[in-house]
This record gives sequence, structure tokens and C-alpha cells, in this order.
Amino acid sequence: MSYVFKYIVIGDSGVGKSCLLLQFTEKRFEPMHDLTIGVEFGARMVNVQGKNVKLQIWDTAGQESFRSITRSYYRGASGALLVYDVTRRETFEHLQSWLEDARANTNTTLMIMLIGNKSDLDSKRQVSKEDGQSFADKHGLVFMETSAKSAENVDEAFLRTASIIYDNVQKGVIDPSVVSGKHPAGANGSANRVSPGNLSEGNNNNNENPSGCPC
Ligand SMILES: Nc1nc2c(ncn2[C@@H]2O[C@H](COP(=O)(O)OP(=O)(O)OP(=O)(O)O)[C@@H](O)[C@H]2O)c(=O)[nH]1
Ligand SMILES: [Mg+2]
Repeated sequence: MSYVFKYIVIGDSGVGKSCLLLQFTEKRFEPMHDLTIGVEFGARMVNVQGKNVKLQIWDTAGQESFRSITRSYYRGASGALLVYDVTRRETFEHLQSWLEDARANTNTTLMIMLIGNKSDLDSKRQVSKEDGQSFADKHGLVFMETSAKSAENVDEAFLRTASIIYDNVQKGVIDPSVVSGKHPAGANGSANRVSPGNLSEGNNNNNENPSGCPC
């Protein structure tokens, strides 16, 4: 059986969600990245404990005005990267509300990885690593600091999440049908990344595919 793990990437605007996706799927960084309108999609084939797994990643807009659109993409996710910016305290203060939102709008056992991004900007830091770790411990999350700029811990964050989800499938904590890959995973390891553009028109979406996945 081939596995497809659906991830959502959530958190305040500007914390670096799209840059993390870009670094993971295309191994590059854009210093002037545009804010996301609605959702963007990326995918990458990875090897988890000897098994090929397709990570299907939905990068959501952090701006409040998109919340109702982005929430509709949470369904069926088995992993979430909950991202804050270590240089902006308010993005850390908003984690509780993102967490509640994720847990209320997903229908599956959700493995949540807390990510303190922009670890390269140590001189501008407003959230200590200890604060991040203690929030994660309190809420039962796995925690890592990353830099989408230097690529530090970016692969590790996505892969560690996949490894935990995989273990949960083996243990029966996650129903295998959730990750069985409704859309058969591609054989190659290439990344693809599209912007759905105007979501209300669904211009890049395949109408036969209820999740709107362009893969
Ligand atoms: N120094 C540094 N800058 C980063 C890092 N990640 C992102 N940035 C910067 O932060 C800006 C915002 O990043 P985005 O990835 O667009 O933020 P986002 O979370 O996707 O924002 P929304 O799409 O509005 O929700 C980018 O233009 C980058 O310049 C990082 O790890 N280090
Ligand atoms: Mg974005």
C-alpha cells in the first residue's frame, strides 16, 4: 500500500509558512515572499522507515480574512505544522487560538509539530527556545526551531512528523484508510507547487477531486 500523508501548515501571517514549504520542496529561500492568498499546495516524496510516502502539504494563509477558506482544507489532515516567528512575540501568543482551531476542524488524529521559525535571527529573538518547548510540553506537541532561510531543521521537521504519523498508523492509532492515498502517489520524488489562485472559481482544481488536490 502506498501512503499519502496530508499536512496543513498554519500560523500567523509572515511567520514563514510558505518559505518553509518552498525550502522543503524546492530547497530555496525567497527573501521577499508574497503573502499567501487562500492556500498553496506542495508535495514531496519521502522515505519513512524504508517506505515511500507522499507528503501532500497545504500551506494556508495566516491572515484572519482567509480563516474560513483555509479551515475547509483542514479535513483529512494527519499532520499539522503550527508555526510562529521567534522574532515576533505576538505570533507565539496566538498559538492557543490556532491550536484550538486545528483541533476543532480536523476529523482525524492530528499529529501537531510546533515550529519556532526564523532561528537564524537570534539577535532579534523575542521568544526563547524554553518558552517554545514549554508550550509544546503543555499541549502535547512535538517542538523544533527552524530556519527557512538557512534550511536548518526544515527537512527534519517535515520528516519527523511523517515518522510519528507512520508509527501511529502501525500502532493503529491512525486509521490506515486516512493515509492510504485516495490519489495514488506519484513514483518520482519531484516537488510540485501551485497556487490555487482564486479559490472561489477553483481554477486549478480538478473537479473530480473533492479535496481540490492538484496532485
Ligand atoms: N530571516 C528569515 N526570514 C524568514 C524566514 N522564513 C521566512 N522569512 C521571511 O518572512 C517573510 C514572510 O514569509 P512567508 O513564508 O511568506 O510567511 P507566511 O507565514 O507564509 O505568511 P502568510 O502567507 O501571509 O500567512 C518572507 O518574505 C521571508 O523574508 C526565516 O527562516 N528566516
Ligand atoms: Mg504564505
